[in-house]
Amino acid sequence: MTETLRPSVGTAVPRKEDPQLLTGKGRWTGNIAPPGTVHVAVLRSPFARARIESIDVSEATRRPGVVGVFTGADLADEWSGIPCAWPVTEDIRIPDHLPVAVDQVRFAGEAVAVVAATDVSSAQDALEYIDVDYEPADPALDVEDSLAGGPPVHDRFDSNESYTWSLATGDVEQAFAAADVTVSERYVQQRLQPTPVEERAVVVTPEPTGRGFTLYSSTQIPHILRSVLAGVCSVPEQDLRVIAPDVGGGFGGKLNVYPEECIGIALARRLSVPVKWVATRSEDSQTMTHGRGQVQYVELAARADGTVLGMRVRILADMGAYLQLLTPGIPVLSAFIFPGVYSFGSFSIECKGVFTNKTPTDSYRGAGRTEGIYGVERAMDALSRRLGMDPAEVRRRNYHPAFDNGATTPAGLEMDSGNYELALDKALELSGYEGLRAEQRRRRDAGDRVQLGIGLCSYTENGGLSPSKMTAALRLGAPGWEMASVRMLSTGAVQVVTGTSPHGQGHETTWAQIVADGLGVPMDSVEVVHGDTQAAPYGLDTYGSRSAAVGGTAVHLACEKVLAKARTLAAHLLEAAEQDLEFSGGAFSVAGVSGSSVTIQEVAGAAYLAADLPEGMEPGLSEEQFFDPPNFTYPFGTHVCVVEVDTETGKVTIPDYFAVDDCGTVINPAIVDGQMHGGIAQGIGQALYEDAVYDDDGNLMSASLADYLVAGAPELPDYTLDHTVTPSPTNALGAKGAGESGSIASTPAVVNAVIDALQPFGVDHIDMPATPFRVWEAINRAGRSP
Ligand code: MCN
Repeated sequence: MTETLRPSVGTAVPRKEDPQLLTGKGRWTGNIAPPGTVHVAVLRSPFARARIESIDVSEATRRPGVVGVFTGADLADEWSGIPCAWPVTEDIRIPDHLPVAVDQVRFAGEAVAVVAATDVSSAQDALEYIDVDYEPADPALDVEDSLAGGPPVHDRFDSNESYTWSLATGDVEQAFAAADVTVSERYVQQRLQPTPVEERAVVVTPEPTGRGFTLYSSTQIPHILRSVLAGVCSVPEQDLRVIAPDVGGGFGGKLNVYPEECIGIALARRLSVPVKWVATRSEDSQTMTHGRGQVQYVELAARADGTVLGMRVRILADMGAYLQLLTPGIPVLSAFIFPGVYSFGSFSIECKGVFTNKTPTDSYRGAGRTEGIYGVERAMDALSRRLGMDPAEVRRRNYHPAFDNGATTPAGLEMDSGNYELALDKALELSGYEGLRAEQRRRRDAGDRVQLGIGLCSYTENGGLSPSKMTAALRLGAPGWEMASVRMLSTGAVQVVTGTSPHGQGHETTWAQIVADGLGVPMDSVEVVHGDTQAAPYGLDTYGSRSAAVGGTAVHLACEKVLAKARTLAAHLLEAAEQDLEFSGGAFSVAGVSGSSVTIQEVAGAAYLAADLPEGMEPGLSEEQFFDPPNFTYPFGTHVCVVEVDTETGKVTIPDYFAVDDCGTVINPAIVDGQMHGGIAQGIGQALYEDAVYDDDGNLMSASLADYLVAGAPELPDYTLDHTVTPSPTNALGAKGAGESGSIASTPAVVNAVIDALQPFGVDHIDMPATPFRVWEAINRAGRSP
């Protein structure tokens, strides 16, 4: 490392991406319109469960501007089914999932036919003229009823169970038999609609040569998308180029392969013209995979002194109508993280994936980990109430002791590093915990209408997805490495090609910081190229808070290779021995010899232009690096949420929110804080506002932003953030993930705070979202006067 780069990693450098985005110069898929583009509109099922008796497109075909109308049957030879990449058990039931339904629809919003027209309005207008004869039937909507014998979502299966996955360590029955106290809770993780600013959009252009396609998509996963689409649509992989231009957020909802991407390729192939589809907000709400959707039964066994002896969990997970890319794996992620930051002797968990006639579920920021941490952190609060012990104290008594190179969780995971008590102490101090409790007592004693609640959450998560050996062990059909290539051009400029695919996370900035440090060059001379499978033929994209720990490390290691070659060349240019060279401030110099130095830019120039390279050295200064980490990274921390609850109206406000997080070595503190802000906002959204609501017929009632309440600035507090730094031993940067921590920690912290505020009323449970009505109802149901 050089001195000049030290200031870069660890400093809050302004984001390189922002000038372009803030001045309206972003390149969005929705703005891409090659000449001759036809626009696609999709006819969607109004029923959650129905047989398609017939479809008549003749009138629609005659509408002005219409280029073609296609049913699922018309397009049947264009594709095979959209695959599920995570078959978590050997006997999992995976239904066929065609991009356009043929004879049966299984959720309201499923594609039934498509129109291609010269403009968007004509395409949408023609949808009205497609005549579909449906035979509707009762849908399976509630996950528990569906499992218990609800209407079959897929006729070919004899029940709505997709799989049962289980894990057990230690003797759980014995732990419960030996316990002084037990808690037994039921929590519901409501469904959430991902709400990125930019809706999904797809443009597919056939290559003028007649060979292959370029597909632009507002996706998180251009590389995975290319591989999967090549298979689904039978396009040779090398003939499909996928580009993710600027992407306005994804939050897990764009970590998938969607019917409209298949439709785009099919119609571009049929019509030999560019094809474009842009979702409306309601279409996105109905068809972008939903998050969460779990019913959790959580039991804890503990001694009277608060020591947890064991945990028993059962999860019913709502898969929706089909298994998308990762759907069955999300509850498995919950299962592994369920014991949280605690060390106890026995643990058992059973997850059942259950089909319902609803939008498929899949990843959503914090996927699986939010659900698991919510379960354990709510249960720890229930235990502290049971014991009459402060929730901070119950947590403290059960943490794993500090570790810097490995600790095994009750679920059998090997974690990298952690110091939970340090984070708790810092969070308690930051929040003025004792003072908050004193104010709480004062309000309780005075019988104030507005009561104060204090909610804690100590969390960890397996971020940095993932080592390939783990993905293989978990039956995930993708490895976990990442690649980067770092090229110094002859001018001394640096081009980084990364396999990660940022969609708001700021990799152009943080990767440039890593390069500035690694090569001793100015950040401005670094260009980061991403999101184009032509530029980076291999990559595994961005999700699971993996990019810094895996992709950033690949960039760092590639820089080391470049520097090693540059050193050899510099020694040659300076006619010195390599071991006598020092590298500092972006220049090589001979130790102890003043005036003999060469900058790395001059070395780069020589690498391409010099006639006399060292014997056997190839020209150029460009290196590629794959990095497959030995483990996940385990960020951790403690959040303290303060709520005020108006006990007459049930309205909850958050005057203060304190968070102490540890993501190992921080590359860019401003970006990490931004990630925390966004993540906490999403977690607060789940706790208090967001809910994908279906009516009894299976219609999504919250498909517009008038009905689906996303927290905005007025609902959110000023966050007080702090950090501890426990580097990860799994990668050379020491970095852990930061992208999901906020959404993992905040949801239980907020709900614990609301319940804490209502202790004078005897309220022990509120389902999410804790709306004013639900809070008011809980107070009245509990029926106790303060
Ligand atoms: N970072 C850092 N130091 C660390 C860790 C991270 O400076 N120790 C920086 C990284 O360099 C990167 C950012 O923080 O610029 C996030 O890094 P990381 O935690 O590796 O997460 P990813 O980049 O892999 O992003 C994925 C994560 C996920 S899973 C979701 S969902 C999510 C999120 O990031 N969706 C987002 N953050 C989002 N932010 C925006 N604006 N939009 C989304 O859709």
